[in-house]
Order: sequence, then structure tokens, then C-alpha cells
Amino acid sequence: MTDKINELLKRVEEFQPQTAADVEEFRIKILGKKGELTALMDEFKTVPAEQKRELGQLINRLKTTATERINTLREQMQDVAADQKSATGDMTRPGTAETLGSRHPISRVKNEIVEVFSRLGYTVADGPEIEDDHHVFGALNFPPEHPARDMQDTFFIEKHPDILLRTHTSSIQVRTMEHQKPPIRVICPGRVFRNEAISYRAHCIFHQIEGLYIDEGVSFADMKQSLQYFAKEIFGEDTAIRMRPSYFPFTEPSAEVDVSCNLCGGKGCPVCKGTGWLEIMGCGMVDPNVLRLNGIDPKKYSGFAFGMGIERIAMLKYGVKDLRLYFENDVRFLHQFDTDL
Ligand code: 2U9
Repeated sequence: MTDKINELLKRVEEFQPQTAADVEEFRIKILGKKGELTALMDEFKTVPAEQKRELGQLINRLKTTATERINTLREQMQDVAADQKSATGDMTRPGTAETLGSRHPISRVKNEIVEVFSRLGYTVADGPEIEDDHHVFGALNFPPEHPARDMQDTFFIEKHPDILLRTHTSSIQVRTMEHQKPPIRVICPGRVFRNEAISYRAHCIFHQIEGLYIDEGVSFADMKQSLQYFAKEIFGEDTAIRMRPSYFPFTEPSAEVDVSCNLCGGKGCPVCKGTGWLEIMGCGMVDPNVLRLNGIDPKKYSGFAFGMGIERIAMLKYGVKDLRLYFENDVRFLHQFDTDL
């Protein structure tokens, strides 16, 4: 009988099932009511009393070993079954729709503006967001006491020497002039930073796009023609522009550019506040001082520059009333611009 018990113990230890059903079959065969262990117990009743103690211990060992091994194998087989199910997936479940991302409206408008100017021969230039005083103010003819140099308006990272977040993308044009001789025709998109209270019409981070054209004999008329072409391409063929005198340290003369309100056709409405015009950008002839500060001879060369806030252009183009929507990444807002990429 000892041999029988040991043989069964060996079979239990070496049992290798493939499926949970194999384990269940094995359990019934060994531990079931009519199983091999029950048969051994029946036989045990007939053995002489002096062998009972030793054989009883052996049978008990067989019973616990078999029970434990079957329980362990059952758990293992359940894990395998779960893995297989998750690997293949439940083919009867309905599919989940993938939601596609879309180009952010600010990027779309930026790309559109870049495309318009690239048709006029402009190439895109880039530069760092962390800048120094020279590239943001000094080389652009800002006087030492100009309010933009104040902590109230500019985010400073370090003082003496001044390291700051650029307040306009004009620093890119300054860097372009450091390594390129005229003719220069660049368009410079990028993020800018100003220490301003956030509201529906202003944010401390926003996007600008600026252009610079320097060559021999560049005139105010060239600028007006280029900006008129830009306005018609972005706001539609019927768009007219007008210029109002303005002031910037880096341009002389300077102007603000308005487009005719395409909502009321120039008659006056709440969007254009009854004026029939919407301000879209600033521009001007590059100040001779700026040319000189950047190593370009103002007697030989002249140029024009312009700058605009991309959020403002996007607001006018899409009729968005609150600029903060562009920064919240609410997909209900962003998906309205999905129509094409
Ligand atoms: C160089 C020389 C001249 C860039 C220019 C403007 C006019 C302008 C504002 C519009 C709204 C910025 O986003 S905004 O606040 N910009 O009005 N920017 S001319 O002139 C330059 C730039 C670089 C070397």
C-alpha cells in the first residue's frame, strides 16, 4: 500500500495540466467521492493495526499535497484563461471610437499667415523665448527709461545682466540681421510674454507674428501693398485696409492697420463698435537708428516691419469673443475647428 500511496503522490506532484478542465478532471479522479483517495481510504480500513499509524500519516500527507496542488493549479489556469481572453479581446463587445486630435486654431491661423507671406517671398525665422536686454530692447531703439523695460511689463529672469522672457518676436529679426545681409525678408512667429492681468482681451502669454523686409529702395507704398494683399488673403477679397498714424520706438513713420468690418460691410455694428473698422496690426518703416544699431547702412537700405497678435487675428476670423478660450484646451471649443487640417 505504501508503494501505491507514493506512486499517487508522485503523479500529483508531476501533474501538468493544459487547461482548467484538466485540473477539474484530475481533482475528480483523485479527490472525488469515487476517486483514488477514497479507494485508498477503503483499503486503509483493512490494514493491520500496527501499520495504521505510519500509513495514516502517509495518506494524510497525500491528501493535503493533492488538495494544495489542485488549488494552486486551478488558480494558475484561471489566470492563463484571463490573459488569453484579454489578449484576444472580447470580440462580441462594441468597438470604441478613437477621437482624433485637431490642429489648434492658433496654429492654423499662424500657418495661414506664414503661407500668405511665403507667397511674397518671405522665409520663416525662429529665435529663443529667453532673451537678453539687447535683442529685445537695446537693438530696437528702446530708450533706457522706456516703460516696457520695467518689472511691471516684462518678466525678468535675472537682473544685471538682464535676462528676460521676450515681450515681442522682434528679437528674432534682430538675430536675423546679425548673420544676414540685405536683402532680408523674414516672417517670425512665436510666443511672447508680458506681465499683464489676464482678461477676455489679454493674456500674459500670447502669439505674435512679425515681418521684416529690408532692401534698397523699399518704400511705404510697398508696405501698404503687401499688407493689403495680406488682409484680402486672410479676411476675404472684399476687405479694405486703412492706416492710422502711430508710434513705436523701432519704426518711423509708424501706423496701425485696420481692416473693414466684414460682419457689417463697413456700415458699423457692435463688433466694430459702430466704426466699420477693426484693428489688426501695427507697422512702419524701420527706424534708421535700428538699421544702424544692427550694422545696416540706412543711407543705402530701407525697410518696413509689421507685427500682429495671432490670437487677435484668430478672434476676428472666427468670431471668438474671449481670448482665454485659446489657452484652456477645452475640446468642445477646439473641435469646432476640425473641418480640415
Ligand atoms: C525690427 C524692426 C522693426 C515690428 C513691428 C509692430 C509694428 C506692432 C504689435 C501689434 C500688436 C505687437 O502683438 S502686438 O502687441 N506690433 O505694432 N511691430 S512694427 O517692427 C520691427 C521689428 C524688428 C528689427
